[in-house]
Amino acid sequence: MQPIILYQISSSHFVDKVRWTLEYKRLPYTTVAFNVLGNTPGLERAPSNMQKLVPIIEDPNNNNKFISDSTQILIYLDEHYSDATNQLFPIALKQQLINYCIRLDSSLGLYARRLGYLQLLNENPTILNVIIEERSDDGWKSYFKGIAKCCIIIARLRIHRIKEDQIYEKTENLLTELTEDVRGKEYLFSNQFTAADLTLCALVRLLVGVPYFYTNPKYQILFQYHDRMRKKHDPHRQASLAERLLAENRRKPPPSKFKLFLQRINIVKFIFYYFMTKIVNWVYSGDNEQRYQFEQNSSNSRAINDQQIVDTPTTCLGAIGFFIKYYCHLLFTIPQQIRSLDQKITSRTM
Ligand SMILES: N[C@@H](CCC(=O)N[C@@H](CS)C(=O)NCC(=O)O)C(=O)O
Repeated sequence: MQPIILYQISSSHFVDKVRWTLEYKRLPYTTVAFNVLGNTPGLERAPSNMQKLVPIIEDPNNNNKFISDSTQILIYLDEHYSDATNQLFPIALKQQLINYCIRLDSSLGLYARRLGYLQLLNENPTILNVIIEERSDDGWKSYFKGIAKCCIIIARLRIHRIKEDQIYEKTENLLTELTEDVRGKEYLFSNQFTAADLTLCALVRLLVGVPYFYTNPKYQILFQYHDRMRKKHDPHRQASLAERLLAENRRKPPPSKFKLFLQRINIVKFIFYYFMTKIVNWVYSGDNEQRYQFEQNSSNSRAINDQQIVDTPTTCLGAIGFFIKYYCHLLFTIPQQIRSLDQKITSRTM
């Protein structure tokens, strides 16, 4: 059998679903890094009407067939490469499992992605370039490219509007429901590992990096179930580049108490940030409209996606305006979004 080609951004949790499936089924595969801002070698062979979002697979064993959308890929792999020991969509449950996976892709997958990016942008925006390009840091160039990508990601995924879009509340409600789904059970459906378990664990993984959810005692059963599934059914998984870089960043010693004290009494900085946050909110308050890039489908056979249309600036002035706007959001709105999560943690512990 020839290796299946997986087009990927290695830190994507939708890609992780497919990587896990390929490994669970012990299928040979190779990976190609997806180029977000340009052409990806190999994808010129793909049908022009195919959605160019990863994961995408190309199967050289089946006339180089291309498939996109993680759940559709899982269905394809299960239909073509299953034996009695590794079926992910058992016939009797197939439609129920497909619906469950697509619902998770359209909700948990999207919420966790926005919250994961918010956490990353707040902790260390400069590692974003390394994560997306999958190359190690090359100094200032990487720093500026990282900042440019932060601006594009903020715009495409509305990271600066997480609070306004009530993503915390939607995630909390969903996690409460999912915790009930797994409570007291080994697996979600019929005492066997299925695509639903794999999808839930792959998508909830990003929230392990978001302390507000991961440390919340209400969801411990869900995160313990995640750990159990990984240990049993994905024992060789290696931490993604994003996870490794974030962990490294968190290992850095925290600022000394004296430095923290100085930061707190730095009234000039406080006033500057306070007023700039207000000004940025006021100046850019008009972009509350949501404009989806991908058709919101009603057929229920494909997941919904929440990427926004970003009007690419056509003039130099337009480009400068775009980057100033989202750089301001990075500096002033993102910390404000994280502060509202911190306040929720504080009110939880009181
Ligand atoms: N519902 C799709 C989601 C695919 C998706 O949004 N992929 C993102 C990575 S997480 C992507 O390709 N982003 C690249 C871009 O926005 O250009 C699936 O399940 O595969």
